[in-house]
Amino acid sequence: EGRRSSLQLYCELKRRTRIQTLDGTEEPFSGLGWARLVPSLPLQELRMSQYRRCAVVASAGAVLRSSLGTEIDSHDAVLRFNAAPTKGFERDVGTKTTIRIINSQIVSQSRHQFRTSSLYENCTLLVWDPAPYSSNLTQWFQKPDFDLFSPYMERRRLRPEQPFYILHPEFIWSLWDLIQDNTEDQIQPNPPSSGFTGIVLMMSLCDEVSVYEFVPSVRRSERCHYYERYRDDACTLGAYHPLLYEKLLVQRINRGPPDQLRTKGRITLRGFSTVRC
Ligand code: NCC
Repeated sequence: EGRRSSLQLYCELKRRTRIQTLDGTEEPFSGLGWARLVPSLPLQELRMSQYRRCAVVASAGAVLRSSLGTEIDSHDAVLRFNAAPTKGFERDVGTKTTIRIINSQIVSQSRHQFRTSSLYENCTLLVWDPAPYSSNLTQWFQKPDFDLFSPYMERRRLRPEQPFYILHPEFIWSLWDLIQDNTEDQIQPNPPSSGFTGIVLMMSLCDEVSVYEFVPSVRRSERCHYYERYRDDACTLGAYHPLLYEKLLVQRINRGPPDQLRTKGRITLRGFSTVRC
């Protein structure tokens, strides 16, 4: 009955969020020697190095002409998505990239030049695949939406020093459950966007999270990405991903002043470590 308060929502998010990556202990990955292929430091343990203030930069066209670059770079860690560049857009998006979340299209489609592009260097990489959830990892391994496994194995061998993780489908789908459980509507059974996954991840790793242009500012536009001319409202409102519901949920836990949302497209969230339930 009724909508949960902001604190109740924080507590629910904190209780239900368990970052999970493939650690090579489950079949079929254990049989393939992945326990030695994945980074030895589990992603959850990045928490040990605890970032205080973190920024999440949505790839929306509304970021253009925001002049948010310096503010974004002032954070201890910055999360970006897919092919979103900083080069040429420094004034609006900053220069720092600590973590990049990419979907399996990036690693499998040749146009993204995953092997050679500098976009994917010098940061922690997290990849996920939107295959329909099945608890059977062997079926997923045989038939992912886009082949992420071969490029993953190759990059781990060539660049063992780069922290690179595959997000566990159970983690992705637990976030979908959270979104569904917090709306009256029946949402489509498609995974959350990289943006929502990244926001929840940073709430687990940081004390405070500033999210830019996920919920759009007055600069809101039909332009899909700040780095491309392509226009489509679905990029902001969602077609495949339950994007609208993700945004409504994040807006409900905003701790920042409304004028910052209007002018900067900035939402301020508490990290889970500061939430007492
Ligand atoms: O567009 P995309 O996302 O890379 O954007 C990253 C995240 O920023 C937020 N966003 C983006 C644009 C916009 N106008 N408003 C926003 O709020 C979203 O939270 C989004 O997740 C993805 O989530 O991985 C996605 O990836 C693209 C595409 O695969 C990659 O950019 C690689 O080319 C998807 N587009 C298509 O498949 C055509 C998109 O649906 C989701």
